[in-house]
Amino acid sequence: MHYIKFLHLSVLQQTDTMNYKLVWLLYLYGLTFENANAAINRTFPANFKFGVATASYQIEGAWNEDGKSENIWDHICHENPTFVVNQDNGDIACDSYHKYKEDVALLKDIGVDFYRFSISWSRVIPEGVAGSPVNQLGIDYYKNLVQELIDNGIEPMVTMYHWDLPEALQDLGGWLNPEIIDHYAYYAKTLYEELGDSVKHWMTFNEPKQTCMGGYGDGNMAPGYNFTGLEDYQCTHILLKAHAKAYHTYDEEFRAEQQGSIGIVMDTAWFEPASDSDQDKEAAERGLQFMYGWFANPIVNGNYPQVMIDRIDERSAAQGYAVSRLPKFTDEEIEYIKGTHDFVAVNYYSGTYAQWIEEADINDVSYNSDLNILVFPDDDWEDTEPPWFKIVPWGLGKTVNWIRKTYNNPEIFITENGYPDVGGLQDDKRIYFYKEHMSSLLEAILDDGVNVTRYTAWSLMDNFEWGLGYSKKYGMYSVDFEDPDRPRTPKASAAYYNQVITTRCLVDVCE
Ligand code: GBH
Repeated sequence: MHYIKFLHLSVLQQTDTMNYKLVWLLYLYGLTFENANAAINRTFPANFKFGVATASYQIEGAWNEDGKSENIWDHICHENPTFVVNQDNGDIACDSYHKYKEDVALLKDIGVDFYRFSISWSRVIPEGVAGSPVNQLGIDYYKNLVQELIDNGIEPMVTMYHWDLPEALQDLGGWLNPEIIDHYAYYAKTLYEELGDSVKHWMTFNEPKQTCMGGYGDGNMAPGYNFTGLEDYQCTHILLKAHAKAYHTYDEEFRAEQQGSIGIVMDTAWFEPASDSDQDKEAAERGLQFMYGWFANPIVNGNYPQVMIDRIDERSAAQGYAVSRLPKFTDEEIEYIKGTHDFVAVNYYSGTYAQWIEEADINDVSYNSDLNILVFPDDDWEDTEPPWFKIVPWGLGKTVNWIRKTYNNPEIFITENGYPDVGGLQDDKRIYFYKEHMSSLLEAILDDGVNVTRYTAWSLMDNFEWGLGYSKKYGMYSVDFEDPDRPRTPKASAAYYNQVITTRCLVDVCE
């Protein structure tokens, strides 16, 4: 708006010798333009939807109720309690298994269009394997939740796998055993059959990078294995086929009748070149390809990113491996996986500089040395409080622009974006975080024409933050984890988000 006003001023200055009428006409035209521009520039498009996200293990609790079996997070928390800060676990978590109606009431208070939640595989198919019994009580929980959402005018958006693998399948090798592809497809089919009349948006996996890198690469996530540079690639290779099979199952057996859409959620940081040099630009692009492209390229464009294939093949050979540590897809598999998405989704939290560096020691076998870039923040970028990660809102706009360019202008959902506090209800920094990120997104939509149609805040309420337990709080509602009733109390950000959704405007920029 200021920029438009500035334009008026220069028009007036340049035209002060012109007659009054012309200046007046120009001014009127400018006003119209300004108003139209204000409307266009400040509000989210009519089809844009707002939501919040959670995940089963992080909120449900009831870890062994109504026939649910143990999953890998139950298992690691129970067997190896120091895996998690303060030896926290998700046995009770937010107790959403019993409090789902209250949760839906909170969602309604915020005014969201949709709720992105995940389904616990071990609640629905306790034995995990294809053909094993479906646990009706587990299914009922999700049917009731979905019905409650629909009754309240909130669209359900389902993540089918948010990291809580049935322990029975881990015992068979988890994501390293290709048999899991059929087990997963059976699980997916069960969900379409049981819930597909009401659920119209499915996401096969949340952040497969965390499943494979966290679970098998650096070991920060259950099951906590660390063989980076090998098992993380093998896990991904199998998981991508499981994703594709679940997609094709929907396509072939359910889509015509249920008319829903299906995709996958990947996380990425934004990688900003540390300088204008071609080498640093190459480093930044490589960062995005290794983090987001690792999954998105096979699914959208076909096969792994060429830079991953080239670098990992080359380093593997130099290291004496008989075959590349990056498994190969057959041509048939490439075609089978390619195109298995109706939308492209991204979870975004932070950004970094990326700098080109000399080739890593060839004896170092790891994803990081395959990637081989230096990442570091700018001192001027703001920190979360206390310092945890850098707040880089403009990275979100750049990320969706990069996705548009790299993946042929797909429909994009922001499926997570959020801020961790450590307590208190006046969460001004979270409001700032949301506002700045949504603002960057709005610019990408309106100025660059990026086709982003959904924004999802992480998270509805404070919950079990994986290895960090309850110490990091991402919620718009605070949860008292000392109280057996797990009461929820709104933070200031809940009212802020409600105002954004109601006005479709980032509040203080409208005023
Ligand atoms: C998402 O993970 C998960 O989907 C969700 O379950 C989780 O609760 C949420 O984010 C918050 O973590 O260490 O500098 O990257 C995404 C991976 C890892 C992103 C921790 C935020 C903190 C900043 N998250 N990360 S940094």
